[in-house]
Amino acid sequence: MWGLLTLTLLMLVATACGKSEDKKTSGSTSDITLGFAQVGAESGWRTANTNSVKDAAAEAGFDLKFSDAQQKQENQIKAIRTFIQQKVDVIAFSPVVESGWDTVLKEAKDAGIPVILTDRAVDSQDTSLYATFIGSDFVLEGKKAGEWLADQYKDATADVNIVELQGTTGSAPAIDRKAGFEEAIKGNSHLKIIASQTGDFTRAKGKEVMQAFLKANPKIDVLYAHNDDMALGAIQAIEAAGLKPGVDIKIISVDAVKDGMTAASEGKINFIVECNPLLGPQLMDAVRDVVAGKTIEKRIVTKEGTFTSEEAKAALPDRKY
Ligand code: GZL
Repeated sequence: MWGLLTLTLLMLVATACGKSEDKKTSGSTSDITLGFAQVGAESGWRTANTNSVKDAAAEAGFDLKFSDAQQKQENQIKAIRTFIQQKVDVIAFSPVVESGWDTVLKEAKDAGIPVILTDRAVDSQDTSLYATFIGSDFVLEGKKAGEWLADQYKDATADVNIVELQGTTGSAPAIDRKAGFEEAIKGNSHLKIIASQTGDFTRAKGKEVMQAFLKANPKIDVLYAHNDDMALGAIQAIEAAGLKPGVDIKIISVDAVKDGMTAASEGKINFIVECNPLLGPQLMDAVRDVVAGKTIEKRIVTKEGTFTSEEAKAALPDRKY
C-alpha cells in the first residue's frame, strides 16, 4: 500500500518538475517571444495602436517580432508563416480583412502556437483557431454614430442627404460600422445614404472620394466617415469647395485620435465615436495567460465613449494619442 502511494507521489513530483522545464506552462514570462503582424501604418489610430503594442511588449520584457503588412493580406499571411518557422511562443495580429485566414491559422494551430486576434476579427467558423479577440464592438460604434444623427434630425420634415466614407473593403470595422449606423437611422425615413464608398481608412483617399461626392451630389447634408483620417481628408475637400465643414455639411467620425479631436474642438467634426487603440497592455496580459496555460475569455471588449465638439474641446488636453 505505502509502496504504491510513494510511487504515485514520486510520479506526481516528476511530472511537475518535468513540466517546469517547458516554459509554456511554467509561467515564466522573461523569455516569451511574441510575433505581431500589424495591418500597416494607414492612420493615426494605427500608429497609436502600434506604439501601444511595442511599448507594452517592452514593459513586459517580451521579445517582440513586429511586421507591417502595408494593408496587404498576403503580407500578413507571410509574416505569420515566418513566425511559425521561428517557433515564436504566441502570434498576435490585426486581420486587415475578415476572410481568408483559416489555412494559415490551421498551420499555427498544427505548430502548437496559440494565436490572439487584436483590433479586428476574422469570419472563421472554427473559433478554436484563436485563443481570444481583443478589440472594440464596431457595430456598437456605428450605432452610436447613427443614434446621435437620428436625434439631431428627429424633427426633420425634409430629406437629409448622407454620404458615407467606408473603411477598408471587407474589414470588420467597415462592415460592422456600416451595419450599426444603418440600424440606428432606419427609423427615420428622411435620413438617406445617397452615396457610400471606401476611402480605405486613409486621409488621401478620403479627400479624393469626398471630392467625387461633392461633384456628383449638389446637396450633401451629412458625412459619416468610418475613421478620423478619412474625415480629415474630406474636410480638405469640403473647404476647397468653399463649404464649411461642421456647418454646411455635418460630420460624424470614429476613432477620436488627436487630429480628429482637434477638428472636433474647432467645430469641423460634430460628433466623434471613440475607438480605443491602446490595446497593448491587454494583449500582453493575454499573452502571459496563454503561455501559462490559463483559459481566457474568448472576447475581451475595450471601453470607449463619444464626444460632441464641446466635449472634445474639454477632453483634448488629456488625450494620450
Ligand atoms: C479599428 C481599426 C481601424 C481604425 C482606423 O479598430 O481597425 O483601422 O478605425 C484604422 O483608423 O485604420
